[in-house]
Amino acid sequence: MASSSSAAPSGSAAPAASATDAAGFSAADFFDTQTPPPTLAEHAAAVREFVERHRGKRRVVLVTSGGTTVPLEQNTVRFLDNFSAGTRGATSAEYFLSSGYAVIFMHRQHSLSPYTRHYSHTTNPFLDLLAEPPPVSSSLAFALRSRLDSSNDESGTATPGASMDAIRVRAKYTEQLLPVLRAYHKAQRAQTLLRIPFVTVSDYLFLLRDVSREMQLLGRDGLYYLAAAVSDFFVPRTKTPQHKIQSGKGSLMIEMDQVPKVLKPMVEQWAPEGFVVSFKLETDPDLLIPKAQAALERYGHQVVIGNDLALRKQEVVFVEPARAGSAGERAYTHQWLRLSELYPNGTHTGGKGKGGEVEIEEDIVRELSTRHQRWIEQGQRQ
Ligand code: PAZ
Repeated sequence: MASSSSAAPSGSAAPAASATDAAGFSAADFFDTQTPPPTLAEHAAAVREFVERHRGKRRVVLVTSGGTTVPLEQNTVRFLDNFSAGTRGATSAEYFLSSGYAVIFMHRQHSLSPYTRHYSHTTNPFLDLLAEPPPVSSSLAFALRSRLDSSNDESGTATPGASMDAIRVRAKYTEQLLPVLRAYHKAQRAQTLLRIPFVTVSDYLFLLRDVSREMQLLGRDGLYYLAAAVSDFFVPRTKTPQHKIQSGKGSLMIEMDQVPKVLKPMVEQWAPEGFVVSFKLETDPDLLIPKAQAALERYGHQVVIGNDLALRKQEVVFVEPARAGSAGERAYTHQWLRLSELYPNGTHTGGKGKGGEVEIEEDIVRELSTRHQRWIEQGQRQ
């Protein structure tokens, strides 16, 4: 999968490679040559308004979450994807909200979302929480429907106390549902959660650039928590066939270009004062710390959180540049967060996961919130 010379997926008309493709894409080349998502301006405007609303009142975090796709056709039938369900991002977003942050949740469309994540359609179906309603005759059903129609307000929400009484949460689930419902309504009332969806890696990069630029006004109060699983390779627009790739020509060869590394422009230009936290995923645990350090060295941001694919729900490692005072060559510190050490014998009782289990995101967010606060105070001293 080299970036030097690429061809369109076979079975399609292959346009000639452009000069930028041959040299590999810089971030600037990428944004000049790829197509932005049609909703970009609308989302940027929503972020602008959100930032205005919360600026000076609370800290704001951008959480990116879920996987990005790489379409193989412009009229996309087939695409490449990755494993991420958005658990890390959706769970962290909830803990950021409960810690007082306003959250811009930039997520893969239809991946897990804060609050609703507890009731995913496959593992904990929402309808299973509800008691079976009493049987109704068809005439009663008609009456019930009329009452519902007339008791709905403009937003389509049924007025409490009307026929909706007929729908009840099973007693054994209320204890679990209530705190989630309360937290959800609190965020709704305070308008502290803004959802921005993406699908492709290209959508993601355009949104990341424009959302970060809109957040620049927040200065050090802005936290950037980049937990999305972003594809490292993509098929540039000029090499993506318009129509469905036809079979019948034997095997399909796909050559992909490298996605530009955007952390550098993000740190230097889009969010120069922000507290930027990226994630590093590996499957070889020995690579975690060296790769995290290399990323800090290359991009100059504040924290890399390393996680091993198999153990990502049990442990993570925070890697950051050593604080001022360490002389000589660049040094880095690392600190592990391990549930087994944080809660020996399962001492944590208030876990919010399904079935009340502890979620490492609670500890990640607590730790980051402290580090972010230090970053803000450092800025005030300068
Ligand atoms: O979405 P999920 O909870 O299943 O996985 C989270 C994660 C492993 C994608 C995230 O913690 C992460 O490491 N994101 C960055 C991946 C990378 O580009 O290295």
